[in-house]
Amino acid sequence: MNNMFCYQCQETVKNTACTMKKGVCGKEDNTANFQDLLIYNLKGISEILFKSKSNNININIDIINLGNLLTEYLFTTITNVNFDNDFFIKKIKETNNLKKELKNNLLQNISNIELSDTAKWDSNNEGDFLEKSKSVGILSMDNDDDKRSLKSLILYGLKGLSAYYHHASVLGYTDENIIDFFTEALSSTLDNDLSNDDLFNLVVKCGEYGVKTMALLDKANTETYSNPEPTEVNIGVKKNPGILVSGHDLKDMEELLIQTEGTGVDVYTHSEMLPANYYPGLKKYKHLAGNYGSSWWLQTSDFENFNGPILVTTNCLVPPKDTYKERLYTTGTVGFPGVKHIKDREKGKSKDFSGIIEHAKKTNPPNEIETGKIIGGFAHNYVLGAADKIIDLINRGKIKKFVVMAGCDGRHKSREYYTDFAKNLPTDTIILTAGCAKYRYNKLNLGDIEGIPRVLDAGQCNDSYSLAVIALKLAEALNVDINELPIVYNIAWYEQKAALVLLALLSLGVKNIHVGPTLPAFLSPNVAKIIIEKFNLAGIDSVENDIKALI
Ligand code: SF4
Ligand code: SF3
Repeated sequence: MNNMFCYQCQETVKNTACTMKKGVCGKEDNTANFQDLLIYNLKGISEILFKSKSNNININIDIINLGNLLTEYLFTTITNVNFDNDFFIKKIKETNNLKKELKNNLLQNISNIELSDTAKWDSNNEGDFLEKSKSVGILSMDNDDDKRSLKSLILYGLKGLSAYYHHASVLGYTDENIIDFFTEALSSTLDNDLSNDDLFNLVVKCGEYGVKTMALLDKANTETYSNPEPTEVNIGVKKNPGILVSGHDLKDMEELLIQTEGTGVDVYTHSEMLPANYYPGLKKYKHLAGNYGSSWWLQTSDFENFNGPILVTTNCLVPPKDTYKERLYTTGTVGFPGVKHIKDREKGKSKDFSGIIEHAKKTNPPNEIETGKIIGGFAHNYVLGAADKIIDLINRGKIKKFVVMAGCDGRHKSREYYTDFAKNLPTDTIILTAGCAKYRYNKLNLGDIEGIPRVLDAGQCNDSYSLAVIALKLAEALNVDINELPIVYNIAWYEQKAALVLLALLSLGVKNIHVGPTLPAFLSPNVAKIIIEKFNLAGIDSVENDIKALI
């Protein structure tokens, strides 16, 4: 009997599943099970919403607010976001009440409507939760391996979508069509009558909505903070005490920058927060002192060395060491037992960061772990502005290929492949990157081609959208199909946002993508075969063979 069953990320045990007391990420069995029960409730709510909408029944709740809640709660179940059982128990109760209210409303209108057990279960007896949770996990989704695999792919794609939608909604950007798809797709994972083809079509649709959601977030980010611009980011340290900010939430970053201004406390970015340095609306703060350290899995040593408090706004959080746990703060969707949590903002107000700022004032400046600069900020607006120059360099044979190396980093030794791959690429190639995968090669000094750096960093993982826009516009300018461009794809994945990015690229018709370091454990052999055949998807081989094949 398994203690838990989770196979949603790339580091899952033996590329099969985490089933013991604790996952590789540090998530405990009970936490994994409570997460399953919360997802069960989100599916039930989605089914009721979908049926209410199909039958034209007014739900008496604002759908945008409800969509914000559903996506936020699904986001908390992504790898390395929330490890706090009390948090999940609270959310299970809350969603039970919500489900009951929506169900009663539906039944009042159509008393004989058929509802699944998932939609009907709403016991708020906390003592039942653990037992119930063990019967509603991934393995219960379907007895058929291929259908379970396709349903997993839909669920994980939706997890990625929910994260990006949440970031957009925090900045006030929402879209009812995306929420409609979200509820339809989530409730479809309950439907045992759907064929493999139906489920496969939903996977593709999930990619299409992934593009729409990333476009919404791109609009939210660029309209709020202006278009990213090429920026040299300091990776050394300054003399003031500092606060280190990790995760993806730019709104948290902005509010912290405003509240630290003039206090003598500097603010540094870590891992996926690095692109905050590229936005005019954020880099204008002089005390945004640069980027400290590297990608998420190196946080234990980076956080230890930093000396000041650390704010984690989203994934990836690693179970903290005692050496810095007292300096660690979580906020938003993130949580860890015993770690201070900064409350959400009240409507129309900012979050209150005064506690962490006072804490910072009493700490030493960060230890210097490296010096120098890295450069980034090459999102679609800048790259397309330089399109004439780029097309000229392609025509003159100076640039032979662009290599998209977006996605996630991770701790497996096999990921050294990506550093070696970047180092061994011919000098007439340019790497287009986004996400924390970049830390495998963004400090290598790979030079430039007539002033264009050989590593162009567009931003966070969601800014893979930028790379897709660049490809689509170049195809238009050169009047060729997207697959005839001199662009190849070698993507690294770890968690579920990267799964959505991959589905998004597939939905745009991009073929021949290489994915590594391993193919997802949740793809059954048959489903993997279909995707490989349909999209010419491939895994990775040796650096030498892959460079030969791609370049
Ligand atoms: Fe295992 Fe990954 Fe799930 Fe963590 S998120 S329990 S490492 S599969
Ligand atoms: Fe990284 Fe966690 Fe995925 Fe946003 S921070 S890309 S792994």
